[in-house]
Amino acid sequence: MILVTGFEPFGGHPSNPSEEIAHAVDGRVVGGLPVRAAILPVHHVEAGLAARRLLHEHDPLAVLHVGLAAGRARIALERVAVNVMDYEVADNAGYQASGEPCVAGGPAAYLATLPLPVILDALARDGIPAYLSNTAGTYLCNQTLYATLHTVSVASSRALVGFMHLPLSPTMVAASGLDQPSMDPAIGVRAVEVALRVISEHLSAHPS
Ligand code: PCA
Repeated sequence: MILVTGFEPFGGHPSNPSEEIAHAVDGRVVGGLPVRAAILPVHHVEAGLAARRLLHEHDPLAVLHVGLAAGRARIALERVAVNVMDYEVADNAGYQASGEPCVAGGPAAYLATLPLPVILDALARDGIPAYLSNTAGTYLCNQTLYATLHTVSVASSRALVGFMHLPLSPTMVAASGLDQPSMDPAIGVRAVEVALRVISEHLSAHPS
């Protein structure tokens, strides 16, 4: 199966488009592979634990984490997770990490293992604005990508792992009155569908 995760709202945002996008693909079957969605907490301990539990429970062939990145104008395919927690805003438990490692003694960084350039090409062909990003930040999204790649590495899991960051939704920008880029979550759903198709094709071309 392929696991898709979104996040709950955080940082004063009333919603998180990644949540509705993950729910939208829950239960689909792509290239013969069932897709399951889960929503992760924005919590310095629970997010990583939840990701680890999901990996052990489902033993997925691939994991696509999805999250919100306010201020970004395009979909960001995250190439790297760094071993740093340095939060600009507190998490949903009120905890604000400052320069801590995600995993004490862990590698400085992990690279995502999904076929990101192929996904990027497919998104461009579909008219969906996206780019390869070299930083997922130092908040829960980076931390979750790090935690999943770390778990896969230490547990010798076969899962390919990656992260897709999405802009704010138009509704969120309209409500905030801020001058920020936005993207309709329906485009995010299409982007995840494209990514899932590419992932399933990649998996059947490179069986584990
Ligand atoms: N975005 C945050 C955490 C949860 C989410 O959706 C981030 O970019 O780290």
